[in-house]
Amino acid sequence: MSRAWIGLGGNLDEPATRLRRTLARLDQLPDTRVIRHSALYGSRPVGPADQPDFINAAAELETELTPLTLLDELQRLENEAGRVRTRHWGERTLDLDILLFDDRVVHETRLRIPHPELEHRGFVLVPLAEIAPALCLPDGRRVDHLRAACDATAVWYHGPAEAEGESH
Ligand code: ROI
Repeated sequence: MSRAWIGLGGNLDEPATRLRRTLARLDQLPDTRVIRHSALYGSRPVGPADQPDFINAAAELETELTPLTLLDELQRLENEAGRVRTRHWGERTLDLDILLFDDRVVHETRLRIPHPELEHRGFVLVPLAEIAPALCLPDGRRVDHLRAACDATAVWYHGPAEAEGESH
């Protein structure tokens, strides 16, 4: 049994609703359950500024899948969300990134763990630090320390991940 930390993001077609739905879908993946997830955060786009603000979140999974089979499942969910990806660093319906997987280091063509941009990105570190402040990267650095050192000025609390009257 492994622990995986996932980053969720999107800025097209009602991203808050989509991220809420995606958290429920993650819990239905084979041999996988969601242990905890963050609130939803709004964030200014990293990349071209002439695109909508993003919604971001993070989730902790317990899974029997390997990193690559988990990646396959996440890409299936992205495709089911009718993933649209227009330009480099542009708008998209749904992004699901494996941020950390136990304390493993993976360097495959398709997959790098820890996620190479993790340590720089407020929109990843703010939700991740909400659910796993004491989590350490394989090199020993703590998530809450990285969060304190990053520029999180363009990230704000959007709301709970559970819609009114809904529970996951
Ligand atoms: N910017 C923000 N704020 N949030 C994201 O999830 C995000 N994802 C991306 C790029 C386009 C780099 N910018 C982002 O892939």
